Amino acid sequence: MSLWQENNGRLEREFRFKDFNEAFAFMTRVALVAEKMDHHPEWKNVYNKVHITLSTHSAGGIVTDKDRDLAASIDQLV
Ligand code: H2B
Repeated sequence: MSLWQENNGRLEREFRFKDFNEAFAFMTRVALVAEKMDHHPEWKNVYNKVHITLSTHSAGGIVTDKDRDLAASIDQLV
């Protein structure tokens, strides 16, 4: 079962960590992978929580395999 939810053309998942340091380290890992894949998250960080939203803007704001591939890669970084 995936923890990602698909709503309104977006894949979303909330990640929770021990503290800000852990959350930001995760964001750094995600940033490096996203840049390599040329597909980037929309995200919000509040202390130990990171909320990530993925959609493909170039396809008109729908969920494509690019989003599913990035989501799967992000799951490996937790
Ligand atoms: N990220 C996401 N999430 N969706 C896109 O459509 C997208 C992207 N397009 N990162 C890429 C970059 C595009 O803007 C560049 C020019 O390749």
